Amino acid sequence: YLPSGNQLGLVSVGFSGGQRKPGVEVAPDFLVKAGLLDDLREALGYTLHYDNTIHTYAEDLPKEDPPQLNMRNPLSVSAATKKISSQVYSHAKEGRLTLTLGGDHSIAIGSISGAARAIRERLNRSLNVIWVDAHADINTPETSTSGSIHGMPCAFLTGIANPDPIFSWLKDLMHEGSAIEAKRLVYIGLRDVDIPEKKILRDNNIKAFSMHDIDRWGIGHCVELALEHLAGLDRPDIKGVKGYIYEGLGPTYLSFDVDALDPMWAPSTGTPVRGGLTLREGDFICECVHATGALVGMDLVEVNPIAPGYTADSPGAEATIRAGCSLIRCALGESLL
Ligand code: 6HN
Ligand code: MN
Ligand code: MN
Ligand code: MN
Repeated sequence: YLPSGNQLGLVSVGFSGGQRKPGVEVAPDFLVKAGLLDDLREALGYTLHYDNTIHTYAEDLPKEDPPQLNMRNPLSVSAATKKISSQVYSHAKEGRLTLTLGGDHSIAIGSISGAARAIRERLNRSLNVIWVDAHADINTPETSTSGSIHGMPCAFLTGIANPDPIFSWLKDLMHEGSAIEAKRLVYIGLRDVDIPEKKILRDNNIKAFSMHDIDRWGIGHCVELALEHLAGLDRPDIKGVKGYIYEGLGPTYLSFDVDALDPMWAPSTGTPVRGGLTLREGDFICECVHATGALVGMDLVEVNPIAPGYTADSPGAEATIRAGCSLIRCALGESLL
């Protein structure tokens, strides 16, 4: 789905307004300092399209931003995600793979809407989304108990939550057919899903592989089932034929929340939950998605080098930053022999 596989559009987002803990805004700086860009260019051979800017969107963020409709910082999240959406869109419409470094997970409202619009315009295809996370991030403003918008992006992207009036721009942008269809959203790694979110997942028949499923069936089988589900949507005619994942899978976006990993590997994040993926399982998911050849964009979010209990040079923060870099390299092809 990418005319030239080695063109990479990078958007760095130093935004933390989708949640309450300071520090997630400095993650892109630390990921870059850890050598990520050199790895992408030199080891993986990408031509990087990057403005060398860690965007805070400061000039667009309102000074006064009181909670509205049970959402915290609604105007800031709206302004930031709107900009991110157009930045990702401009890369993706050129046929570049896009990488968005967060920042908290609210930024995926921007990155995924931008990618979905470009894919619709370039290929007239619907975008698949693989959401790797401890959390489902599908609260609506009504169901959220925290008011933090990083717990809501999937509800806005699928249209399960009404984007009016605060995200009205999203409604305009994700016109007919370019919102993420609920059947094209697949979760891997869930283990802390709020009760109303469980109802939303059931009512909308959304495919999800929880940690329980992974323990029971193994990561290999779960990833295969996830990819088979998505591939079957576009190629029911070849469903079940050996290798059909690789023939059938439509353009696919990977949104990776580092808290999907167990705190043993990624402790320095805002909402850690025990019982998660090993780093190797996380890397494996990324490798499998890379191997399909259908990856068009990725987010890496929620690394917080100064999460409570950590400083940027503490072993836990360094491990989390390293884990983030590893996941990105695996999704972008590092493990190919
Ligand atoms: N994340 N379900 C909780 C909430 O506040 O809505 C946690 C969300 C976590 C979001 O990790 O991106
Ligand atoms: Mn999470
Ligand atoms: Mn919870
Ligand atoms: Mn998340």
